[in-house]
Amino acid sequence: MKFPIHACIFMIAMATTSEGAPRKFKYDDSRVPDISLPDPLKDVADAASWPARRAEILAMFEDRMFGKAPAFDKKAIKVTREIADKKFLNDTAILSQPLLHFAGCKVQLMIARPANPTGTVPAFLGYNFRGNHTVHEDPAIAIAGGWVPRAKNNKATEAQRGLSGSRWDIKEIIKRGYALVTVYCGDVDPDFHDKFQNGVHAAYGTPDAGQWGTIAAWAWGLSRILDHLENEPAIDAGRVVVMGHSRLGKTSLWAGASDPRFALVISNNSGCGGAALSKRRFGETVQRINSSFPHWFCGNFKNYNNKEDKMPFDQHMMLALVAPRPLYVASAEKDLWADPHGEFLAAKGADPVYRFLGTDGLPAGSMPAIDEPVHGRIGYHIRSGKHDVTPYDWKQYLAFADKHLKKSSK
Ligand code: GTR
Repeated sequence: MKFPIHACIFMIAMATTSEGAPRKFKYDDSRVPDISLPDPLKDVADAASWPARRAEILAMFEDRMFGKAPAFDKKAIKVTREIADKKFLNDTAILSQPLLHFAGCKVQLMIARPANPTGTVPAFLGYNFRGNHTVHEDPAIAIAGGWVPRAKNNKATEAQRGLSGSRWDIKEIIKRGYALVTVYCGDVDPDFHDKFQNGVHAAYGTPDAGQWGTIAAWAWGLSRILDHLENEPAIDAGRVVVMGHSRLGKTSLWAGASDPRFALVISNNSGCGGAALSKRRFGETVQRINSSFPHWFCGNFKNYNNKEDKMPFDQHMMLALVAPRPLYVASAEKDLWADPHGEFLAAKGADPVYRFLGTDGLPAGSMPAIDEPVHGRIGYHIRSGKHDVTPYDWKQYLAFADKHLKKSSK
């Protein structure tokens, strides 16, 4: 049986969320404060004046939320190929694992691409949380070196092979003619607060309050990987989809917002600091995210702890930075910590920019029902179930990518 989201929010009476967050956080739309969202199109008279407004919004997010990432000359990336390419997925795919060296880091790529393509292929690029070896059980996939979360002594093991496999529908991705490029996020910056001593931060000195945090570092890392993909002969770097889940969904959004080379941007259950509107203070709040994860954003973002009403921006404006490129925001019904309705409203808040730039934007006036996706230039769905990435989500992403990126499509 399907219920509208408002009904679901009232119906779910849980002591904690799927993230184990306590009840003092708001999970009830009727307790959301009256908010007014800043206008992303403020003072924009015509399409010619959008780039200047866009630059202003981008600078606001850099200064006040993520921190500004350093400029980088792509010629500085060195590539070694210690692992030979091999057949993968019952010979339907080829697995290659170039190792990128930049900013003092070794970043191990896992690239799975169709074995018999008719030309260069579009690709999904996304970080994984715990190592490439957790994405699929094939023993040829390199095991993550260095610090990994949720493992004994923070060391990756053989036993972890494939444990996140349900989150990566590789078979379907390959079958549909896409490559999957995935990388362990900790290769770029390990996900713990060490005052920015490790990862790519180490190469650029300790950040001050305005400089980049870990999400900006991860997003910047995705741009470096795209720099490399421009030299991968089997891949069409003009059709790279950047995709991420949860904290890595915040990352894919910021990567897509700050690097216009990403052709399509997907946020899966990204929540606070991702697609969800901060001003609603529903589920995870700015204060909470900044205290649980003090390294994710720049120091200036802490100025908005419990002061979301003072923010001169909100996440709809970050989504608008992707316009007019295709953008997909996905929520999950039970993922109240990430504020599904706030994720939808942010997509809705970006819609005027998409329409202003001549696209159909988000073709939904109000929150779609559970498991009823809408696919315009902005796509949105709220899936039944919890905070996760599932084959259902991939089914939508593949259909959306086919619609917007396949050469045969209009
Ligand atoms: C939670 C965090 C969320 C989300 C999630 C994840 O603990 O509060 O913002 O990013 O982690 O990445 O799994």
